[in-house]
Amino acid sequence: MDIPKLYVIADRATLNARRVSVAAFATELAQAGVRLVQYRDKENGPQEVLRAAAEISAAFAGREAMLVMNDRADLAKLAGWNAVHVGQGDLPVRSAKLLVGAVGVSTHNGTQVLEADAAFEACEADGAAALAGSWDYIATGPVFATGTKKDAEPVVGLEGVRRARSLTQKPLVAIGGITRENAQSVIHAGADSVAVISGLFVPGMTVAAVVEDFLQRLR
Ligand code: TZP
Ligand code: MG
Repeated sequence: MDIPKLYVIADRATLNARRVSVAAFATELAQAGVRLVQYRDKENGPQEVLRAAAEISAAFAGREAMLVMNDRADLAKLAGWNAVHVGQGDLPVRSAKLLVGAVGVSTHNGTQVLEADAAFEACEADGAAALAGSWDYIATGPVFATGTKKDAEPVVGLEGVRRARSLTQKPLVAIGGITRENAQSVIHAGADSVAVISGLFVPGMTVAAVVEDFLQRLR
């Protein structure tokens, strides 16, 4: 199965700032048909992360969805989730894969894309891939300017997405400043999926309505 074109990140700081609970957000996503969700929490310790993860699991119970823990393979495993998203300073692909199965890797330039691609290839070559879910992916960005990640790397633009696409055949997720208006251009540049945090919050619209519009435009 292909990676879903819409990848929603439940970013705890964003939810807190908007006074939206994790449970309510996850329930809305599940009902709106989102099938790929990451929990990203740069504020809380492991106890609260696992508590929030349990709420997300409950919201998606019985649905076919990939739940991705940001940064922490150990917490992904303990939450019973099938994927972890690692940054350049987190566990290497192979180690993360041995713990969790499906792995996504953040990249910010062509060299990092090639390194991530090679790491996945090496896992496939020696059988570690047997542990994998089908949705290993390489993420690249920020595509556009973002206010959500304070220490974001320089913007890579649609050109960065095209370049990443030319360097790997792995599912490619693009992130950073993606909205309903620019999402299709990112897919046209070669991304398989768009990851969205703040773009889910549009004044005067419910999250479910925004999701529906994203899915419509990405169809
Ligand atoms: N990594 C690169 S940009 C970014 C992350 C986590 C933030 C994306 O947030 P938004 O609100 O969709 O621009
Ligand atoms: Mg990280």
